[in-house]
Amino acid sequence: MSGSVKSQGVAPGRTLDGLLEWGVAHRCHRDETVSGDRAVIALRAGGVLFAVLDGLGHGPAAAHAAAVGAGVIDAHSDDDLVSLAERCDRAMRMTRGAAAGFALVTSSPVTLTWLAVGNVTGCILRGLRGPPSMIALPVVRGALGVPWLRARLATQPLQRGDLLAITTDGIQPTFADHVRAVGGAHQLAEGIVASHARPNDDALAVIVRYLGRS
Ligand SMILES: [Mn+2]
Repeated sequence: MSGSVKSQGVAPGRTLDGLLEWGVAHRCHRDETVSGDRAVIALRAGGVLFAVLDGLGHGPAAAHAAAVGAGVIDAHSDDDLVSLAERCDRAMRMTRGAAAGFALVTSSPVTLTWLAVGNVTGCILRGLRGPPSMIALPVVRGALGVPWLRARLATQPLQRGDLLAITTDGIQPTFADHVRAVGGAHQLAEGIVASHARPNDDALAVIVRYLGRS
């Protein structure tokens, strides 16, 4: 059986003056005790950075690649996303590399800036109280730490109630059809991992909800 759902030492919370609520859940590959999937959440001037790394493959070497990337993100979280991805790419050359998604949410107006490389998925789930719509965020092929195409930035204004979901490829992409806006972001992340994680890969989900101003 797969391991239990747990966060990776990243406490879920509210941030950006209470405008955002977020949660993280992950589960290891059924044969591993360490995860190659990793989330980094960093407060920065005027915004919050949510990063997801999926070290290629699984096990200790994958976890090492993700840890190297996480260290770079921690140390340089104020960089623009292209610079940050390039720093991670250079630092991970001596590792097996990682897929990565970077989501920066800034205020005035609340906007998402997104950059992703490899087998990670980012989407905005909107209108979950009525007919939901999904906005898929762009991802370029490749991985950080191995030759990769220059990633493109995407920007997307957020609407009150929007959910941003960032998932690794250990989460079946059909999860988006089943998400409903019931419960907190951390509960939603745990529910996605519990119901949609593949047993033969590490799996991780970050959920960010834009609460809006009351
Ligand atoms: Mn994976």
